[in-house]
Amino acid sequence: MKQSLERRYAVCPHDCPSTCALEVEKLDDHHIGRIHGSKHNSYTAGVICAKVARYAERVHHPDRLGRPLKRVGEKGIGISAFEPISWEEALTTIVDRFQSIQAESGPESIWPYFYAGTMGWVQRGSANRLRHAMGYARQKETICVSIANAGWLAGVGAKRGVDAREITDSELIVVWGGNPVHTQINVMTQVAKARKKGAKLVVVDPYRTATAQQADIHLMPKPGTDGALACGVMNVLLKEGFVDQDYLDKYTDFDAEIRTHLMQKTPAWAAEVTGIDAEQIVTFARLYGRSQRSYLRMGYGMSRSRNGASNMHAVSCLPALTGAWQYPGGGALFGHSELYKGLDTRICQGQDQGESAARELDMSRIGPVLTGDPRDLGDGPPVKALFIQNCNPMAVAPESAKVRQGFMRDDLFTVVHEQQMTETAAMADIVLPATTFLEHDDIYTASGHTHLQVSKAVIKPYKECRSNYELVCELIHRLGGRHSTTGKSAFEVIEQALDHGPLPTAEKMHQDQGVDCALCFEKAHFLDGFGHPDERFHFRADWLALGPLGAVLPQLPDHCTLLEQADQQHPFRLVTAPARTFLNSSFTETPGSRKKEQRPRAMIHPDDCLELGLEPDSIVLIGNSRGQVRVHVRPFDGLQRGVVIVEGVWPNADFIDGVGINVLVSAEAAAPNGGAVFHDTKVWLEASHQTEGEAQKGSREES
Ligand SMILES: Nc1nc2c(c(=O)[nH]1)N[C@H]1C(S)=C(S)[C@@H](COP(=O)(O)OP(=O)(O)OC[C@H]3O[C@@H](n4cnc5c(=O)[nH]c(N)nc54)[C@H](O)[C@@H]3O)O[C@H]1N2
Ligand SMILES: Nc1nc2c(c(=O)[nH]1)N[C@H]1C(S)=C(S)[C@@H](COP(=O)(O)OP(=O)(O)OC[C@H]3O[C@@H](n4cnc5c(=O)[nH]c(N)nc54)[C@H](O)[C@@H]3O)O[C@H]1N2
Ligand code: SF4
Ligand SMILES: [Mo]
Repeated sequence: MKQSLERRYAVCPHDCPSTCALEVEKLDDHHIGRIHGSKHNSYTAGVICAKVARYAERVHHPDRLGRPLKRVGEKGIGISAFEPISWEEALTTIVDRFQSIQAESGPESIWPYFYAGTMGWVQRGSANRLRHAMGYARQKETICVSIANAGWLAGVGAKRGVDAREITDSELIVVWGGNPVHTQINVMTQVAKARKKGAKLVVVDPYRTATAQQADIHLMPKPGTDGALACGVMNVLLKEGFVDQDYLDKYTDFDAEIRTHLMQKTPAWAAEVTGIDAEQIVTFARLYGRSQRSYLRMGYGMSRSRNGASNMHAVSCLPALTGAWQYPGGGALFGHSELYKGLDTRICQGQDQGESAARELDMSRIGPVLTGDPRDLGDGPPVKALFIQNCNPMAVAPESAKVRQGFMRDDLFTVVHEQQMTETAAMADIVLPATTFLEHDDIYTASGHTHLQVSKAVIKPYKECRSNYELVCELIHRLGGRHSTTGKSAFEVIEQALDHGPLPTAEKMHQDQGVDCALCFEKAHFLDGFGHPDERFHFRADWLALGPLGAVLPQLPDHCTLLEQADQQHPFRLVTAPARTFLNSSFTETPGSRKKEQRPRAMIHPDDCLELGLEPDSIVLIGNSRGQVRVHVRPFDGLQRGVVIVEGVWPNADFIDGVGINVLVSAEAAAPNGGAVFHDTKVWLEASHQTEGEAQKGSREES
């Protein structure tokens, strides 16, 4: 029988700035075919990444979870340690345990833990809904954006920027600290259009990424030195007369003291700190200075260090110095989350009837938290129960040896609601099967573009899967809690969250494939003022206003030395960058992505390889005080000596010793307001003896 190819509109839920408008081939009530990018959305413009195009591999994965499970064997083994149970038994067990733990240790010993496995506000907000209804421990959301947010807000004062569609009007596009070919392909669509009209592309990244390969100029700083590079560029702009003094006077806090400070930050100084030739810094500065319409697309990469906020802020000063903000195609973008004022996200997260007042625990420090670090727990009780949705902390969180140790605790009761038997699910006492975005409704804001979109279920839930929202409503009901949307469907919650705003109804938004919330030119370019009370861009950062750890950061743009610097014992610096066909740890289970990525590899400069006796495909031991990891070697000349890159948050089991990359990463909270420092790690390298079995590990798929 020929399958009909009905196409349904939906929205990609993954944690990616592109938040693509999708067209899903619906084969029948239970199956999808390929997924395409919607041509209707002017940012998606018909283009999506390969991993989501073949989403059928994920939603119809043979190992997809379909029934509630209870663990009867050891933690960490996987599906063989579990046996199926009914939803009734699962819910009763959870309610009994949560109630007895609350009675013994108080509500703040129960920690709902989540992140952005789905970006939809209603489903993603469910763990918060449970927390606020029951007064459970709060979660400080630091694993991704907190450092970068602070760095951007320090200067601009508002979490929005120039519409990425304006890139097509730019003369110069600078992709700084991001790898959009991997992480948000739609930026490259805009860049390609601009380049057809003669625009130049500059990429600033410690290694020659797939994006850098396409660039006219690739600046390759040592990780964590972007502040110095930005200052070196500003020095040239000032010395060679590329600054717009009228703009500075009218729109910024620039003054003689800042000028004097930057006049000391010469390209020679910046070259010393960054490892980039002074001449290349000058060439880039002149190109930037000559281009009125320069568009700065800032990624997270430069922020994932102890000095990351300071780096972000220093870089964000560039368009203020030249006045690029005034021109079409000029200015900068980091993220647009502030655009969607008509959506009441508090309703989606159950905050509208009051919030939990319990202690707040830092999600990036889940390892120290679960192992009882007094810096996190103070005088409070240990965490006795975890309720996890949309997140895989066993793979993605720093100091993973401690994360594992914590999850192994016998006195910890863990519930994981998942689509797959992830490493985190394998540590749970109860695993519950979750719907995918193709099986539930939700509303999505975007950080890389300006559309608000409503997605509806395309197919029926797989087996006994329930959505986050349904599960949490049922739990709150059984636990005797209250929330404002009791008895409502997810779609009704979306309607309610849009109710008081100027936006179209949820139904209309769905039918129209979203609504464009872009601001007018004047506002988008901050010509009516920046986000601070004085309406100016701030070269002088008020870090203490942005977080309790702010005092350690320099007020003016600079190279902040708060890094885990390489030293004699640890001569290398490690960057754990995103892989193209994984999304954090998601898609590490799909055959298409696994085939493309092959196996974890360390990219190391050929001269370093020579010195250490590392051959291509030999094994290197990478270590520091936190742990050791063994991976295969890929000699690569697209990075500085002393830098190592390992792409992808692979499952621990894919590494030679079953210990993954995050064992090396510190859980230290970055200034000013916490945040994980994924690209700020000192390590040593050593050639490792390789056995025949190890040589074959991972190469099965390559052959
Ligand atoms: N395919 C794919 N797409 C993804 C993801 C994924 O894992 N895979 N993850 C998603 C998520 S959650 C996020 S937050 C975004 C992140 O996407 P991006 O904004 O692109 O940020 P990062 O993942 O931090 O890393 C991007 C680049 O920053 C570089 N970098 C590291 N340190 C420095 C530095 O000190 N200075 C500079 N200039 N660059 C540095 C890295 O080498 C890397 O190439 O992508 C999302 N999209
Ligand atoms: N070494 C290193 N580590 C990193 C990073 C890095 O660059 N390097 N990046 C960090 C960043 S930026 C981030 S944002 C974090 C992200 O880390 P996570 O938030 O853990 O992201 P994923 O690994 O994609 O895992 C999301 C999980 O949510 C599940 N999920 C998806 N949709 C739903 C749903 O509707 N309901 C339920 N119940 N589950 C769902 C998926 O199956 C998946 O297992 O990782 C961080 N970890
Ligand atoms: S590019 Fe990002 S938003 Fe678009 S389909 Fe891929 S993962 Fe989803
Ligand atoms: Mo992220």
